[in-house]
Amino acid sequence: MTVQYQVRDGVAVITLDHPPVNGLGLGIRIGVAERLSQALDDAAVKAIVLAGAGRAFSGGADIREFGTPGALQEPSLHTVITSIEAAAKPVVAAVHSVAMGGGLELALGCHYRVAARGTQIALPEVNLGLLPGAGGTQRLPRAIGLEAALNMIVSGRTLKAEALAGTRLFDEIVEGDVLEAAVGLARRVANQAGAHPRVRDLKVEHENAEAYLGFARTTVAANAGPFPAPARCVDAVAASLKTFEQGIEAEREGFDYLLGTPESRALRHAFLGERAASKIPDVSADTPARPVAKVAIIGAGTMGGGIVMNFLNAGIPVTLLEMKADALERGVATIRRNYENSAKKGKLTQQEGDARMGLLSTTLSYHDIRDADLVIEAVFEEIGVKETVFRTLDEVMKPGAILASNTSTLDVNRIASFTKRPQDVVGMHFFSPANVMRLLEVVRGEHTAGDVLATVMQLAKKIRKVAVVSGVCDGFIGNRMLEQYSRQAGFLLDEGALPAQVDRAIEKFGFAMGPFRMIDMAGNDIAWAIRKRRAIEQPEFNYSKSGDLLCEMGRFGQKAGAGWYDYKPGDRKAYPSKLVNDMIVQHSKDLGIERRQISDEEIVGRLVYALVNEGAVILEEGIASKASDIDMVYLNGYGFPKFRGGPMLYADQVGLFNVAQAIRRYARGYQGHAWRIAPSLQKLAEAGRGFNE
Ligand code: T1G
Repeated sequence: MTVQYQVRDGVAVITLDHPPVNGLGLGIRIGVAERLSQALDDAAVKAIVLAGAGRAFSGGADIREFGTPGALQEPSLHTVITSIEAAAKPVVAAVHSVAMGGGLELALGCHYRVAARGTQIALPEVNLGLLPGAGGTQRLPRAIGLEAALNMIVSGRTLKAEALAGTRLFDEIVEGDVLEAAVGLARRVANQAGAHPRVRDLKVEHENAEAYLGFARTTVAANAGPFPAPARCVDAVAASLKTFEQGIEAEREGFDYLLGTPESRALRHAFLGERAASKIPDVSADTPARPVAKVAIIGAGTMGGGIVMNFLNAGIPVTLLEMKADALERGVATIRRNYENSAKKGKLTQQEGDARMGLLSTTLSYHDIRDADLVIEAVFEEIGVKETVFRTLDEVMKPGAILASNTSTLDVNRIASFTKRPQDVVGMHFFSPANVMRLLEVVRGEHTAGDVLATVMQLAKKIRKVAVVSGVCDGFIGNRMLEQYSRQAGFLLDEGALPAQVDRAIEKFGFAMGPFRMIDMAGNDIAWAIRKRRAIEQPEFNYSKSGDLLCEMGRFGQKAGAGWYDYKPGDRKAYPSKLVNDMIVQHSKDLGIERRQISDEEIVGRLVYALVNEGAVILEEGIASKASDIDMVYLNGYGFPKFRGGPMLYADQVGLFNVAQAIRRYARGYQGHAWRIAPSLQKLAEAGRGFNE
């Protein structure tokens, strides 16, 4: 963590050098403040340039530092920026690659700014549940105008530097060496008489600010959902119409408020958790990845087709293998139709769609995929079929090819045992629709090699997935937790709730879809098959019988036109079903259960804490290596509300003492044997700690 200093012909160059993105943590802030004083005190120095080493000018405040003492220690970013602005000698920012958040605010405090064409510019704090807290809400409107600044700050959108040419944000936008250009500008202004230009001295002009801001507030209120930051961003930017001091005060008030909100903690947790997930404790970060220039997918069904699109979208050629020509044609036609639909919606051009289709080749023969670097099978979910596929792959594929299974329920170690190269076998569990859902569970078998995992994690980033490593167990991380969640949903029906009430309660909590609407969409027969298997393998792992009764009525869900809910042809809306509700009430009678009123709070507690408790056991078993991995699974694959940060972070925010108390209460109730509190949860609760601390 350093700040370099070098004087070249009277120009002091101060360089931020804190990989990976020059995050403005306390050490860097102290370094800049000290180097600035050094330059101001050195009579030989006539002008100053502020630059960033490596891949960014600066990615902003150090997100990892939030919530630690360092974040609040002086010199704050505001102090550093104020010192730059007050400097008697001109300070020129040399901005390249990335200037975001506090990084852009730092540049805004300089007297001049030179940017390299293509530099990514943003004040994305709203994506972390914050607002720009180092003058960005006051200086950006002064530099680019009220509306452009408000749009950037409320949306958190990234622009290229050249999109802001012609504004006071940049004095020059250059193609070549931005440092040379900045030093040149510094020399030219070094002897300029009078004060150097300060963005804070500019006025914010708008012919009808109140009306515009009123419109902005209404729009933001309609779109912000549970997040408080967007509205606070509008308030802070609106204050830029007042004096600079008043505006800074308003900004500080908004920032301090937002920093303490659970929503911001959740969003910062998601940001860091996504990136932490790619770090595998026992696989070193510098493990060389195997090259993946060509991918083969086996199976042109819904999952196979979706998986293919991920790689085509990333510009990676794919060979799609099927056993039957008509299935292959159907699969390719679906992929083509998806791109055509995206083009119609303007998400990509027809040319881009065609280019992606151009990367796809098809075959009916394993021989044609033998030199692929990675092959992913998405064939029928039955162990015999997988065995045939993997024995063939073992024969055909070149040495060093990665053999991946998209299985969601089968044992990856068993699958690996069908080959003579278990070290090359890994699970890549995509979530339907595979080209949309961001989650990828990477299932490491007992023998899966470290470089195979490193390769898949790197590839996941390229295909824009959030990859989480799971050990081998029934259901890996997500589905294993979902089983406990589904059990509680069924037990709640036995005791007195109805499907619509359970769904409404958990959707009010923030889930995209409640358990009964979800299983109606996925197919009740699939859950039925899992329960039948479980009844043989783990009889003590019982469920409510209501799900079986439903399937015996042939109500498999949307695809059957009836499930927990009634459906009308062509209408995906779920209508509460009197027939099903009567069956549930009758079933309680048959069980001799006196149905009772169940509160939404109990519904949410039993569903969410079922996830949390199983998550704790998953951590104890080492199936997941960190609590944030479990949260990333639920945020990116199961519709857990983003503003709550995932089941484990939510439990931390509730307090594990309270979670443990609730679990003990549930354990005294109906089917209480399902609630065996995880020892690690109990221990953390007693220590007053959380999963993510
Ligand atoms: N702080 C700490 N680490 C950061 C970071 C940051 N601001 N930005 C990135 N990293 C780490 C990231 O965790 C990863 O670490 C590595 O850099 C590469 O990131 C006062 C309060 C800059 C566009 O919101 O959008 O300033 O996993 O994988 O795809 O007003 O990172 O390698 O150990 O994303 O090339 C506002 C967030 C902060 C920018 C680079 N700034 N970062 O993307 O790489 S709040 C942001 C990004 C603030 C002030 C406020 C992207 C990127 P590791 P990466 P990338």
